[in-house]
Amino acid sequence: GPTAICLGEAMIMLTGDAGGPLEDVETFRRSVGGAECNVAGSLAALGIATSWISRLGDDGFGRHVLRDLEQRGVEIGGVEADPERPTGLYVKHSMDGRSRMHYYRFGSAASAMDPSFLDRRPVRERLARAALVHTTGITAAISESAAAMLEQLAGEQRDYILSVDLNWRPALWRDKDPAVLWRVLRAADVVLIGADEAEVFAGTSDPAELRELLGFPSTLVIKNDAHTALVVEPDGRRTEVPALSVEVVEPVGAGDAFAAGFLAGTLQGLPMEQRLRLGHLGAAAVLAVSEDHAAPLDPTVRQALLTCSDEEWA
Ligand code: KDG
Repeated sequence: GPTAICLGEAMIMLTGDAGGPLEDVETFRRSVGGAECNVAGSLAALGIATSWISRLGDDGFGRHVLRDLEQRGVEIGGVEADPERPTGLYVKHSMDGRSRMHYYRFGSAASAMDPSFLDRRPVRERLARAALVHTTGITAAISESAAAMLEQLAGEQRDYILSVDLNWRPALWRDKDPAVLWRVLRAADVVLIGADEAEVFAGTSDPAELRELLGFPSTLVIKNDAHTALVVEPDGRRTEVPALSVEVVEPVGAGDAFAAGFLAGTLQGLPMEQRLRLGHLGAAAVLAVSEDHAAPLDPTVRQALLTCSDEEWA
């Protein structure tokens, strides 16, 4: 079957056990986060042969990330260990009913990715076999060298689908020019974008305006929060599917699960409506847990939800 690659940083995530100001939180639960790594895990859970390609510190946290991904069925032969730089961390806790994220990733092993990283043999071999390469705006934000790597990738001749999720993270773009991210988005085949972040990043969430600003990507997916998702194809054809309503425990990671569902459906050649449904199903599962990723849905249940009538769906 088709092979997918996810390119970007993974981090150890520490979730505070109690709400309130970070200075008062005493205990944290460890898990694995990072947008592209979340997508990799979800793609593998959906039966897509998936490699996660990145760099990690040669440290215990890095080894934990590798073990976690392997257990989730993600291929990790393209990961490079850095003897000097550490694995990045991020801390998540809730305050005033909202999730707060704090990054400890500046100077991380992954942030040292650069254009030459793509020319390493394990990476070239995987790119040559890939049907899909997925990355996000976070990778363009973590360092200038990582941004240059994405720009290099976006400009290369390719046989695969290049998918980019905007994943706009203002905290990572402070004092930086997002022009490079615009260029990468304009070169992508599939662009995934949240309506709210589109407003901030592009000043609009109007599908026609976004398409033009993004250079008419062959597939533009606009997610409107918990309500609906819309895809616009090259010929302008639109398909919209409402989201499932779920009790939200913690939202971070839902966008990644959505991306994975949509992209798995794309690789499996499902009709547009089912690709969006598969995205919504993944997002719903993550919204219901505090981690950035959730246990995969039973395949029988998934199939029933993909093929039920619109009335039964939502
Ligand atoms: O999409 C989820 C990510 O936001 C989370 O896993 C952490 O990669 C991360 C980031 O940079 O925000």
